[in-house]
Amino acid sequence: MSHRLVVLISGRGTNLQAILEAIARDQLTAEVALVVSSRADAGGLDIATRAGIPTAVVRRKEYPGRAEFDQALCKVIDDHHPDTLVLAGFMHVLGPEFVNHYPGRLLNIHPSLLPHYRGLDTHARVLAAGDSDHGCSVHFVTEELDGGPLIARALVPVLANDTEETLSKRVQSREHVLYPLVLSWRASGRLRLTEKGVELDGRLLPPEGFQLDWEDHPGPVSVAASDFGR
Ligand code: NHR
Ligand code: GAR
Repeated sequence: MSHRLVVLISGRGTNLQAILEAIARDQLTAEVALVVSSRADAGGLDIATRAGIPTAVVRRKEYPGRAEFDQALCKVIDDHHPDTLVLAGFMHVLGPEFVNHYPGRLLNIHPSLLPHYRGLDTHARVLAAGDSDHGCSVHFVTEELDGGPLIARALVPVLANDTEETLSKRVQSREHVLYPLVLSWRASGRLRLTEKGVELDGRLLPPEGFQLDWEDHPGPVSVAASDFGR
């Protein structure tokens, strides 16, 4: 039985697209069972539809509180029996009702080198601070916003003439490599959250997670198939 992913989005869905491309290239042995969007106009919905994947829209505004929103999401999702839930540009904070329903099965990609720059507008804040390194992080989602155990980070340099646009593009090109890589570990049963922390192949990862360096995979190229799960 193939590993079932449910992907939650609010926007363009380029990470969803990268996941689907990794599946098509046999770098990721999994299937996207459902795409859930919090916005009816999210570009990612078209990507899903074109790929023949079922979609659902659950709008935050239609529910009086976060608990009701969380419950509505769970209801839509659970019919599709996910093994792993994938937040990919999902823009709403999830409460305990949702997070605790999927212990050790809920992942997020965040556009910063966590634990630095939790929350929104990360690229602007990195530029304002004058940092020389930036990147993205994949982590298990807990109740603590952007604070769950780290699985992997990809580093990118900040260049002298960077704008929010050029910097976010560089970070996103890494997201499209890092997320499929992490999901391939998940789908092949290599990645687990235990009481001790995040384990890959039964070995505890360091608190900052696995590190993908810019030099190893510069530019918008995909990781070699050999770097993915067996
Ligand atoms: N939920 C929990 N419990 N824990 C996490 O780590 C989560 C989460 C939900 C989403 C993604 C996250 C990111 O990668 C994420 C991680 C939205 C906000 C936010 O403040 C913050 C972080 C993330 C996603 N959203 C506003 C809110 O009030 C709404 C902003 C808007 O609609 O534009 O929900 O960055
Ligand atoms: C990605 O850069 C992701 O890291 C970020 O939004 C973008 C989504 O792009 N996530 C957040 O900011 C979560 N608050 P996509 O819709 O094209 O995958």
